[in-house]
Amino acid sequence: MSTDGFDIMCKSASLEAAAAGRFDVLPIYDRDTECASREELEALQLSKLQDQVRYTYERVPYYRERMDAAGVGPDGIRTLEDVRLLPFTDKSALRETYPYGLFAVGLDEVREIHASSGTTGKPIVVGYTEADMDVWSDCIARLVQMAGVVPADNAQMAFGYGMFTGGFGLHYGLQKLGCTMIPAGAGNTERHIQMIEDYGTTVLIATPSYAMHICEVGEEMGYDWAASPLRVGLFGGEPCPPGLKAEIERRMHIVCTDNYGLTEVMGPGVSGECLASRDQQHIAEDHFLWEVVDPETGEPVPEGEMGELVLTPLDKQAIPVLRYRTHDLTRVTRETCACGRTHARMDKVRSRSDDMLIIRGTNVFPSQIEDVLSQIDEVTPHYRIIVETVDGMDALTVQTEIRPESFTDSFEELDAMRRRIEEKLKSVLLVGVRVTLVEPGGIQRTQGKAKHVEDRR
Ligand code: DLL
Repeated sequence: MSTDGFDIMCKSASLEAAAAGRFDVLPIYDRDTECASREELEALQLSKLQDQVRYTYERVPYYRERMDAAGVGPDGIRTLEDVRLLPFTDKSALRETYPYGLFAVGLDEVREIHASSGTTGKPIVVGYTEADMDVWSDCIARLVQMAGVVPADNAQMAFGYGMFTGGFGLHYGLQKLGCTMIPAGAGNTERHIQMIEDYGTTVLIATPSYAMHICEVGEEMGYDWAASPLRVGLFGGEPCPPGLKAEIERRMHIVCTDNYGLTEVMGPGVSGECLASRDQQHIAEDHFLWEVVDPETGEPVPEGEMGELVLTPLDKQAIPVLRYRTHDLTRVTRETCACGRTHARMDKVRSRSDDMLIIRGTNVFPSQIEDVLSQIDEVTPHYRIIVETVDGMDALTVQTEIRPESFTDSFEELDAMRRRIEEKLKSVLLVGVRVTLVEPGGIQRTQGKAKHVEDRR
């Protein structure tokens, strides 16, 4: 982790200052809160937690029943650690109560509804009151300012609008900061590049995989990213491996941050990467109480160790959730950050506890495969993992795409490359793996979240 600047083409004075490690000159959206002392922060968290637990108990029968069964009432919360007395909430709670069963207010008080797509089962539906919308846009304004975005920026949206929280969430927060919004939405990639040039777009909001695609299409069109007005990329919605971010920064000549959130607790805005920590994200601790637990036992892991992130939003009105199990794996540190913010930082989320593949008894995380591929110069960041049953046994195939400059007609050379990648993967995963090389551009690009794994078992 670097805390002393970075080496990327910076197209503004504020980014140049950050690159030089002069974080003190960068604006902070809500300095009093974001730089509060730990004591101030914890006092605020405790009073909000007590109010939130009481509010939830009184208004949501689902929680009242579970808290009664666990023998804990609102008066039982006397310290921040007492949050552990409360029952966990899982995705299933939102599914079972679809659509409005966990809402604490009537729909007349709800200003907006969002939902996560839910590839399996019912979608997760969440709502926001006026006050929730205010908190949400404040959280976003904070994180975009962490990336060096200023009110004078023109921000082009490449997340989908609609039920996904990414589009509207970032839109409202950027507007609240004072930016000009260009609501292009996902898709129509060539038009995105035209708009960047014609409208003087300085900030692009996208999933990292879609940003990579926009970068490639621009290059194919002969667009000169170095001369483009674009200077910042705001990413999120899916894991952003460090290698992918670095490659986008290098090829698009922009500075990018990776920002985390999930529909169930708010959407984007839970945590954002600052320019000082670069690969960690400040959690909006005045709005979210975090815990890191062992995914199997649910017990807290020692501070700074890897585990599953559990979040309790502290001031949600429309749909409060207590101790939400995110399944996202990370570690959290309270060490001070060079940017001046005091809120704890979580490591980038690279894996989920539920995306682990078991291949012939061996545990394999897709992020391990991603890391190996990112060290191989000849392949692009695009890949697919296919798991199937062959002759009654698990079979793992990794499809990886060759960079145009490494592509050759020589079968021998390609086969040697393929075997070399196979060997590297085997030595890390400790399980047999078949590698298939795909020609440049051969792996399908997505406009939203990339889907890397196909488990056909
Ligand atoms: O993806 C919210 C969001 C939108 C965050 C735009 C940031 C920007 P969901 O669709 O409910 O919400 O998906 C949430 O996506 O539990 C993580 O597994 C994953 N995820 C989201 N952001 C990141 C990230 C939005 N920056 C799920 N890094 C979460 C890694 C992420 N994973």
